[in-house]
Amino acid sequence: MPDRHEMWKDLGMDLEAHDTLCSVLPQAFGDIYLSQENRPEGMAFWDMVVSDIHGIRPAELMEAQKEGRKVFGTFCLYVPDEIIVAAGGIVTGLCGGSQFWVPAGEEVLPKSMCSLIKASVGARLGRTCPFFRIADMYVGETTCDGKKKAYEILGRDVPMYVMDMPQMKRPQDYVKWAEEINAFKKIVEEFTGNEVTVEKLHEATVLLNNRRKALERVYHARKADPAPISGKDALLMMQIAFFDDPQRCTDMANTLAAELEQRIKDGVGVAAAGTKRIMLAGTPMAIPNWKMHHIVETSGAVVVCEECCTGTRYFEHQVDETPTTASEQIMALAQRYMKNNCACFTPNTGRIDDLLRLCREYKVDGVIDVNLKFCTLYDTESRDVQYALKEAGIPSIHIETDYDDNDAEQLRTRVGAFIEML
Ligand code: BJ8
Repeated sequence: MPDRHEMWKDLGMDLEAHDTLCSVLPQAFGDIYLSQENRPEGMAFWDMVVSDIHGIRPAELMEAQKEGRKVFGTFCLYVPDEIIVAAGGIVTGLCGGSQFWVPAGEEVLPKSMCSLIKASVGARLGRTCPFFRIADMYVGETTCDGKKKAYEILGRDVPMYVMDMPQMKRPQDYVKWAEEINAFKKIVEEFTGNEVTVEKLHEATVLLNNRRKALERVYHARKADPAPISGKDALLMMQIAFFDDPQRCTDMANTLAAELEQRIKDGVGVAAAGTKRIMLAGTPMAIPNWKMHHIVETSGAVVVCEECCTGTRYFEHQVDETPTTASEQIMALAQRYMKNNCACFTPNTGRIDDLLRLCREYKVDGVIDVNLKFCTLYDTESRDVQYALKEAGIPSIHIETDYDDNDAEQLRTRVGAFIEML
């Protein structure tokens, strides 16, 4: 692996603190990932990405910047990647998933804020993540209150644009969201110096729909029993999709899916047929948050689906590729993105429908509804989730947790007891 210190220095990173982060990741990845048995060979790609996670892609992004391309950092699935890609920009996900970044976030944010927000702010202000240094512009969105306030803080340190999300799904909200996407398009055009033409937006839409299809193909394979891939590996693929090159992501996911389809034909699985099948639902799991998957899969069950933004919400629903005018294209984007059922919407009954449908499709034995501590949106919605699952006869538990490992043993006991009774 090449020495990246010069590159990180050029990015103005805190090298000493960053070295500490780099020293713990290989051990954690080895314990959690490389210890798994019978992994698909295709996972070698993602293992390689993790082995140089702050090197390979950042170096590519910096090369692209030298050629005049702009990098946009995003925090939410509602920001339409298509617009950025159509303008020749590059999207990189910026949600922090490590406890390492939380203390730097807590220097400027209340402790009673979810770890995802604290880690994201901490990664920027602590100067310990190259992706946060590289992004030329951050794009936020008015989803939860914590994020809105965090964007004000980030906006003092880096160019920041915030999209105003509707909070309901009435006809006028679709119109409003289309207007917001249109306004965003103008900002991106100005920032990149490139016009988003109908042709370019069509190309970007096809590219990103193909990525969705490839990721969905991997998920489709997970419906088989025995499961051909662990939940941990599928999660890693999803987490890296947020910052990888979209075409490479599509190619690698399709290669992996083909291997999984062959495994299904051969009856090969990562756990014996009949192993209890768990769906995780709730708040997103940004890299390297592998905590719940690891606990579940070392407690005798396999995770077969994630109902969250680092799961099905990332790839479900294609953008209509048929529009031939700019305004129709923008409306097609608005319609697709509004199908995402985040708890920031009211009412959000579509999410309950999604959950019940996914339980059927993935033949789920039980649901673990996981909620990052201090996320009041998902916490509040968990009552409806639990009620609907109970009505449908699907066992579930609600878990509130954090990025640190202090509660790991307690969670292991609860999860173990839950799996036992399935
Ligand atoms: S579309 S889930 S990515 S907003 S966990 S920061 S909601 S307090 S991340 Fe999200 Fe977009 Fe919705 Fe998805 Fe706030 Fe909750 Fe923290 Fe969250």
